[in-house]
Amino acid sequence: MEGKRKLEEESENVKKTNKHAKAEDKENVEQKPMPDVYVVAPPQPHVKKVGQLTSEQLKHYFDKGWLVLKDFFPTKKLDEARKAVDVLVDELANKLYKAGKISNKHEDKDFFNRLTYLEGEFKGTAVLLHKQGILPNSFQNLWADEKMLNVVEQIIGPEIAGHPVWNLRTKTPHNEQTTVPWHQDNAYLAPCSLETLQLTAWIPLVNANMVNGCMQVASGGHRKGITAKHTCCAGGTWYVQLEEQDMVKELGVDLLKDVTTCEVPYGGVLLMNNAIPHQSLENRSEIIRWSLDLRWQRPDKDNGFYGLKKSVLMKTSKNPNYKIDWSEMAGMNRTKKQMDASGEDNDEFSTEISGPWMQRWEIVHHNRHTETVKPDKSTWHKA
Ligand SMILES: O=C(O)CCC(=O)C(=O)O
Ligand SMILES: [Fe+2]
Repeated sequence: MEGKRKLEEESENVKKTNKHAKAEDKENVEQKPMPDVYVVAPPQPHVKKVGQLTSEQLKHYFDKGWLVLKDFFPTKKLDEARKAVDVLVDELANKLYKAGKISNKHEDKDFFNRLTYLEGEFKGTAVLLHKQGILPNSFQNLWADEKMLNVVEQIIGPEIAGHPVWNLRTKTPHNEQTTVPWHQDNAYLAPCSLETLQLTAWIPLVNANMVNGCMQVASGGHRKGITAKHTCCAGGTWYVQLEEQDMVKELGVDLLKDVTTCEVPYGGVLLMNNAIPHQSLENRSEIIRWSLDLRWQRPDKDNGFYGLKKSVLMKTSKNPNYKIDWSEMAGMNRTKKQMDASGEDNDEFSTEISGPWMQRWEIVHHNRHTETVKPDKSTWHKA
């Protein structure tokens, strides 16, 4: 009896392991090129909805892989996001002060410079704020903005989910930790993300320009529908990096003609896809270049985030009165999940970041961030 039960248990375990291994294989298998995903627009509505793109703008997005829309959001709406950032900074300052990490909370400073002063007191404060996963209402309001979702619908179709990777970029002046080198967003995800168009809205909370570190894109670098070789990790950061020579060789980018600097005024938005190479310039100004990046994709496709977090349904043609359930996105601390999965130090003041992308690419350069990754790949799929 005992023996039989053991056998049954064992066979159950083998079945489970096989199932798990198959799911993992599918997720990690390199994909064949998928150009159509990135260059073909879905069928368009006959009557345009509020805020929707002209056919020229849509063509630009699919041909070039990016599009800047100036004056898209009313500044009132962005001002709400700024206020939420002020609250997040204030909360972090209080936490650091209570823990004895800083001796001055710099309450007299403002949105444009308080975090810089805090960074001066405790190196890595900007990273701590980047790591936290709180999604204030005003960020949700931008993510689910009616005009924005109308544009998203034109690009990915009427079934829309929010992708779990979103960021508040805390780009303080002259900070290597917040200067993101050339990459394709797919490089941060599992190879299966290549199958699905993911639309990013990069929304600056200041006038973003060349001096304070706006984005650059390599126009047309998405057209082959592949993810070029990336390496890990750039300088003293957790970022993967796409070398310029590989951008030329693998993606057919002409560095002189295709590299485009995308200045975006307050109120504007830069739209990208998950295969377009992009980087952010160094912030050589004296103010913080705050921005948000939010993403959408079809809900029925794998989001490529290694099973760590689900996508959240935001709009469906099946129910015009659909209400978004934000609990998955807003309630859970995504960094904690990522840290648990990577075996990273869970200390609330640790300024290291690691993630599954460190397992996908060769680590050619070790630093304090890569040191926190455990070599055991099996841990990634626990969450
Ligand atoms: O804001 C930045 O500096 C980098 C943004 C980025 O890489 C993205 O939005 O995908
Ligand atoms: Fe990116």
